[in-house]
Amino acid sequence: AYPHLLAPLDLGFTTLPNRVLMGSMHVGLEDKAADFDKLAAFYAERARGGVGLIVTGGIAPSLRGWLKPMAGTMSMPWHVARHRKVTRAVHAEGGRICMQILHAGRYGYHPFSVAPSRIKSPITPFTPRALSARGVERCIDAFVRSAKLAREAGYDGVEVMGSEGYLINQFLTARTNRRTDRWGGSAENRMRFPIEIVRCMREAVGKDFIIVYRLSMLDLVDEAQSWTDIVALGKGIEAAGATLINTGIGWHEARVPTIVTSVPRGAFSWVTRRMKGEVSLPLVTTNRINMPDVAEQILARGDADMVSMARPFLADPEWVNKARAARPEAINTCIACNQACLDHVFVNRRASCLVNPRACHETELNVLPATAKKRVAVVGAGPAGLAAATTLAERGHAVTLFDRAPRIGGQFNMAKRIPGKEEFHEALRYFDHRLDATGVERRLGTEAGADVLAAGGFDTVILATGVLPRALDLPGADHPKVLSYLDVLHGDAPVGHKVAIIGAGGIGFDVAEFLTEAAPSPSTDIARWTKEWGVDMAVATPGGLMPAQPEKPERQVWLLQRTAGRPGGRLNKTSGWVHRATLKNKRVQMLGGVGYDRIDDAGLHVVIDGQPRVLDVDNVIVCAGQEPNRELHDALLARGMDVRLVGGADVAAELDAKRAIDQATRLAAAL
Ligand code: MDE
Ligand code: FAD
Ligand code: SF4
Repeated sequence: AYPHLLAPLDLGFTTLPNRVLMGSMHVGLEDKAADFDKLAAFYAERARGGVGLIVTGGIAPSLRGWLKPMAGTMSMPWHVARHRKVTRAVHAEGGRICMQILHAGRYGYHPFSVAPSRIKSPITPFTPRALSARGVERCIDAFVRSAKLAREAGYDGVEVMGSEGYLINQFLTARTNRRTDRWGGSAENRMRFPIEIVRCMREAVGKDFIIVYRLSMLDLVDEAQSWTDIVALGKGIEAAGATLINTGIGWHEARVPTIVTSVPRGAFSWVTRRMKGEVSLPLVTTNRINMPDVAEQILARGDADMVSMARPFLADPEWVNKARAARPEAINTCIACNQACLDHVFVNRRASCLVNPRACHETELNVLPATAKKRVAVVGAGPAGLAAATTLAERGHAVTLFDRAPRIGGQFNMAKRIPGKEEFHEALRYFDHRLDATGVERRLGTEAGADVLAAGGFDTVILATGVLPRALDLPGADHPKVLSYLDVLHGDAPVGHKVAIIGAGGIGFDVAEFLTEAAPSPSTDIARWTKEWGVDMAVATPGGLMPAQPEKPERQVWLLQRTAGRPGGRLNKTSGWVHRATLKNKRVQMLGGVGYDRIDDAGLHVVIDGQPRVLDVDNVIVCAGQEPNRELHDALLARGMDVRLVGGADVAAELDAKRAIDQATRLAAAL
């Protein structure tokens, strides 16, 4: 299986066992020395899982290069010892690991940030200081010193972070580099900085040390590098002595999504493909590669020599071993939701994974065989019930899983129908496999009443019964044109051409996307998707942008919320802007501070900015929040049974499968 993916890669002085690179991820354990035991355990588990080459999260080469105050730094001899824990743990598992050197430049979230020129980024509050010519040279020295210290710490190499809009990228483009000295002005001068870094670094570290250079191949911002310049830089980096060239896609400030779940799988490997033949170093491609068949196709097509995956290794450390064993169905697939990884890191919380709460908690959350075997009933086969049932069964408990629905999945069966959320199918495929593998008894299509449960002789009942949609309290709420999101996403109720959605939370946004996007969604088709977001696959302009050409909306939609302010303000940090932009492209009217008056044959009567208005709509769809479904709770307690609530049945927080799975897994690990 997967002959290209599992083929070794000879780098001259060392051979990687396969074509899988674990891409750099800041997980929030790299900044304090006290966290390095946890960090070492995290990487060791991935090395044991068979990854060919691991790259760490970004480590700053100097204080000025910090991404945030007190960020992990490798600049002094006393920084080395903590990193030895990581390299020893990885080597003990037979793995290889490179330390990423990341200088944030103007993305530094602190007042000491520096950049080629004094230009603030649109996504950080601090204006950087412009580096002096001497400062540029000191910066190069800092990169080199950092690489030497990394070698001392036992790393197999380093990755020089040259993409995502960080300092090196800032040198490369006129957008951020207005210098007139030898580090700016012409394309050749702007490239001098990274080329000097790699050249001096190679001289300092010797021949037998991996230098990966992460090359920004598609900036996705204006005033960026042209393709010709990017190729010239690639050649310069090769000549300077790099070992591998990795691909970077988009600056953080780019307004084109690059890694969220609505980005098609493998959406950017064509960019790396363009570089093939221009340089002779092995090329690594990246972004939204999450399953072995996707990776294999990319390599077999010759788009690249290696694939980089990052989040898929949070979801499943055993990914490579499972691919090697030809068991892709056993892979816990990253659904690219960002909810527990990038969204956490952006607010200074430790990363984890929605589908694998153990990620980055390897020394803390362990699923061990149960000492006393119990009979456990789990009611509800949504994400919480599935996580609880499979974890309990894995520990050796006898588990019966009830759901009144004929299939597993709960609300994920609605989520998977939303355009751009196709990956939710994979979460259900994985749980389906786990139920069989762990031996959970399924009782689907079965209402679990209190009598059934009491008669079952269970030691414990876990109620994972989910939520009930909150009803609308408004004159006309029972009008035939009123539907709930359940009627639409679950019951396939016909929906007219003009629609008002009441409630602009995560489900309201999803329903709006469902009603305005054609099926199948552009997320399943790279050419349609790039057109929709204005990505030019010919890279004719610097940055690779062209005017976006959104497809015609399927319906005319108003998305309304009672709270004042911009709808969608509470969506997740790293994906909310994509949902807002998607609906804007679909010409959805998003309105905050709306007062609802009544619904009748004429439509929805509202008050907007103090003015009464009638929205002449065919349907009003209610997405007004949810309440926990605890109908069984009291009846079971009254019978003296041991009852536990998990997931939405405990706290109804709309789009929060992360909490549901985490809570259920922890409960099951402790029972
Ligand atoms: P927002 O609300 O989207 O934007 C704030 C305001 O700025 C405007 N804006 C812009 N105006 C003009 N031109 C632009 N290019 C531009 N970009 C933004 C916005 O319109 C808005 O103005 P308003 O509408 O309010 O008037 O910004 P935010 O503060 O919520 O943050 C946005 C994000 C940084 C979250 C963001 O945009 C991000 O989601 N971008 C994509 C990032 C991504 O997925 N990158 C690829 C992979 S991730 C990776 O490689 C490494 C990640 C490590 C982290 S953290 C490490 C930790 O310590 C990287 C941290 C980056 C720091 C900047
Ligand atoms: P549920 O998924 O609601 O499952 C409860 C199950 O219990 C149901 O299958 C029900 O049939 C069963 N049940 C109830 N009572 C009984 C009984 N008496 N007998 C037998 N069976 C019973 N979350 C995210 O984190 N990210 C997202 O992107 C996301 N997108 C979403 C999109 C949509 C359109 C929707 C509707 C939800 C989305 N969610 C998302 C929310 C997520 O699906 C829920 O947080 C999650 O499903 C809650 O899990 P749960 O197991 O607690 O409950
Ligand atoms: Fe992937 Fe979501 Fe897990 Fe992050 S939290 S690794 S995006 S599944």
